[in-house]
Amino acid sequence: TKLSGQRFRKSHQLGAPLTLADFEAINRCERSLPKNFNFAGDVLDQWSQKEKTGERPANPALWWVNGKGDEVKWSFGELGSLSRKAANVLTKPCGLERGDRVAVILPRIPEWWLINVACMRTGLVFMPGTTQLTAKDILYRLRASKAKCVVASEEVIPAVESIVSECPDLKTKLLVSPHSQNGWLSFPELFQTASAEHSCVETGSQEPMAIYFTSGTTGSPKMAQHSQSSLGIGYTLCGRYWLDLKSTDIIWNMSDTGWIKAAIGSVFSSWLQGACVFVHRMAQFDTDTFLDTLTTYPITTLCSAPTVYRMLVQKDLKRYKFKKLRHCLTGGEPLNAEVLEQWKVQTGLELYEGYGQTEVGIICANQKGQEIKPGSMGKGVLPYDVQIIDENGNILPPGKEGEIALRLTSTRPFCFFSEYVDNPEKTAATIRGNFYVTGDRGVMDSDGYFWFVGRADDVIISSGYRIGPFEVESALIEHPAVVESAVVSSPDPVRGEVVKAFVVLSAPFKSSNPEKLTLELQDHVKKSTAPYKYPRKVEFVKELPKTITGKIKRNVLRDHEWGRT
Ligand code: BCO
Repeated sequence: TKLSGQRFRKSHQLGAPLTLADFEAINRCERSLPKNFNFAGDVLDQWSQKEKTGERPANPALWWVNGKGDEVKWSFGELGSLSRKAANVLTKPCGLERGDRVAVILPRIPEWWLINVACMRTGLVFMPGTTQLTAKDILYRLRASKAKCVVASEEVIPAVESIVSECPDLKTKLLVSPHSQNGWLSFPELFQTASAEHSCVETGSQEPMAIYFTSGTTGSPKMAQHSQSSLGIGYTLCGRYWLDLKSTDIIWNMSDTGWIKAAIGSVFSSWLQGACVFVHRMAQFDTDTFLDTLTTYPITTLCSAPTVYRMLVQKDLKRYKFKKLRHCLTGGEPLNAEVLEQWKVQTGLELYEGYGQTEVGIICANQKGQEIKPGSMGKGVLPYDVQIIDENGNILPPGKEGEIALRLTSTRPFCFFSEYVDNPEKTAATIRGNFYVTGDRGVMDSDGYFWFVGRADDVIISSGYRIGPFEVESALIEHPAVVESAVVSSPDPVRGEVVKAFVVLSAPFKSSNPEKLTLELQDHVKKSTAPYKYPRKVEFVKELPKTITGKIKRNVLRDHEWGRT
């Protein structure tokens, strides 16, 4: 791009001035990481400078709407001064110090971006969570992370209040709402009087920046920790070649603030390229609002889960004239070739699928300009060397199914998560020989394109959500009707796969009306854990298939669901 040759201004924390081209070189393993790096100071503030000198077009950095007539547009300069005020709120009245962990449970509101950048400026470790989290989920997160602060919106107050006495490390509750609440500091009030003077801390490139909770087959979600550079520099190529962004672009990435996809598409990849991040605060996803938004606003780039495209192609898309849309992306779950075709026929636009995961970001992608093979996730992306390996860590030839793995390098590579916090066993379990194993099975063809086969473990990928069966089974067992259950994936035409629970009933519930009991159990799970995990299918069974040692054979049930023998 035009920008890649331009030099970023020397900032206080770097030994030498860095350019966007230098960030690319780091991703291509042609140059090593700088000792210090801070996304706010070294990227955002540089774009703010470029705005002043006219080197960046007059395009907002953040453009937020809520469909009710409210709108926020911030330039990089405004984002800079507002996030400095937010940084002063976090360090002064909230009393937070560099390295402290902050749980941020906010919907898609501009303050999420402000708090995010304020954490970067102050060296606080940002832990995003979806507002679908229940009291039990929040308790686990606050205790496991020893979070010092929770930043939440009004709807989250009851859940936090019900568990806060069990969180001895929590010092501060910060409320983002026009209303005040006893025991909570008010972000808007403190923000109003906070100073806009703040010096960005000199964070080390490998200093922790964020923690994402991620589900596995067993146990509670693990804390995948990312560094300043893994997130802050690691998405340079992704922004340029997969998202195809320039500073004139406006990207709408639909992902909820709780997922790393929000960080990738609505913070790092986009702002590295100086593009405008568009946000629509839809309380509930709705296809009509979605399509109206694309016809109303000059959005050039769209990124959404395959489930959303599956919902959209049910509509008569030819009726809509999208204002400026030119590039469409998808990821988080496998995309069907038919949906890609339908989208193209109806809109004239290709759909560029990417594949990745919370721990390591984007692994494969159909990059702009590359031939798309419908149904494939594209080719491995730099800096990764993506291979298919067997159970002993040997590389398999094209056409052979195995586990999708990333070759380890002396720098791990740098854009990997640093560890699962306090869980060295699970961190070590991701390594097999010279490779990081993703837990996904796939095939590479002779042209180097990767094809997703399924999970190697029992994790369920539904509507782009990664759901651990154990979390759903733990919620179900709390209900008096459930003696035991097994939770597996089941095919679904819209959501790709959905959560299905096989339930053995306790004696008093054996004669219950199955439809009524199904609704009751679904409702129970929605209250016990984040609602997106609830079993959309429930089957009552007399017993569950088990091994001789009594372990439930989820694979037998799953294979049956998918019609496999
Ligand atoms: O479908 P139902 O109506 O039966 O249930 C929905 C909600 O109504 C319900 N719910 C939500 N809040 C509730 C509640 N029920 C009771 N009380 C509450 N407070 O729970 C269900 C939630 O399901 P959903 O979130 O799938 O809802 P929806 O509206 O169908 O949304 C569809 C999608 C496609 C917009 C949504 O599923 C979605 O956003 N999916 C994408 C997820 C994503 O971004 N994944 C990326 C992860 S990061 C990654 O993959 C790494 C890549 C590098």
